[in-house]
Amino acid sequence: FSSILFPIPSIRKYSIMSLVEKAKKAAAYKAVDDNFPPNAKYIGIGSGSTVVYVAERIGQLPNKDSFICIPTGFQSKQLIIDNGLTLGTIEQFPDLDIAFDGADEVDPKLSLIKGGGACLFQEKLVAASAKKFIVVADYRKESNVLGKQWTQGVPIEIVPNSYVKVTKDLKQLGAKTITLRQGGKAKAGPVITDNNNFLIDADFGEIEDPADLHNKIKSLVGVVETGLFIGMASASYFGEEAGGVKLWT
Ligand code: ABF
Repeated sequence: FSSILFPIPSIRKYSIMSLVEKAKKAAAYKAVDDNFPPNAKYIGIGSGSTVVYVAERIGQLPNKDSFICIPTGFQSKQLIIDNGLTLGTIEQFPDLDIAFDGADEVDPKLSLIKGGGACLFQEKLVAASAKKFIVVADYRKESNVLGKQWTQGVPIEIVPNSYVKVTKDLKQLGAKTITLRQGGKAKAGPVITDNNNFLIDADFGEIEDPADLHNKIKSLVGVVETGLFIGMASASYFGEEAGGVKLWT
């Protein structure tokens, strides 16, 4: 679609980005408009670039001062503050009315791969604390099987000194490649999560049974949490390339 509209590669690249941003915004706005509970008090706000538009939309609500927003990490905290929303912690408010977050990939049963941004543990804690968990994404995240569109592997948070053991166990589980998530700059060393843990990305190819894989990984000694979110999302909103929003429930 974008190559027809924008035949020149450099313009196409820019235009695809603006198409993706438009798609993210459309999904996020519709997700908030469709789902925000009228008497909401406690709201989970996720991480990533799509949820930016969720916070923006919530910040436009007339009664925005009447609720408290719970972050899933540093970037999410800044989103809440930047949109003039009241910040709270998951320790103070462990029962949320609704949570919104992005995803790296969504399958038709609403199983998710999350954690591309290294915040998967708190994202899963917030999602598990919400009565309703809504995913917002652009069209690139729709997939008929996890591991098909998102080829960077399943993010897994591990206790640092279990790295060698968990790597060996993941290989026995069938992981094709296992990468310790490194910091942004070259030789910056491993990424340290908000919980002072390491992150591994383990590529299992296409994941026909994400629940089974999650359970097998989660049972390994040293694994804190996986980026496989199973049976947690009640809906996923996708902004489409040609405009409009697709809803999976
Ligand atoms: C968070 O943000 C992560 O779980 C996921 O990796 C990422 C998605 O980011 P974006 O919305 O920018 O695609 O939800």
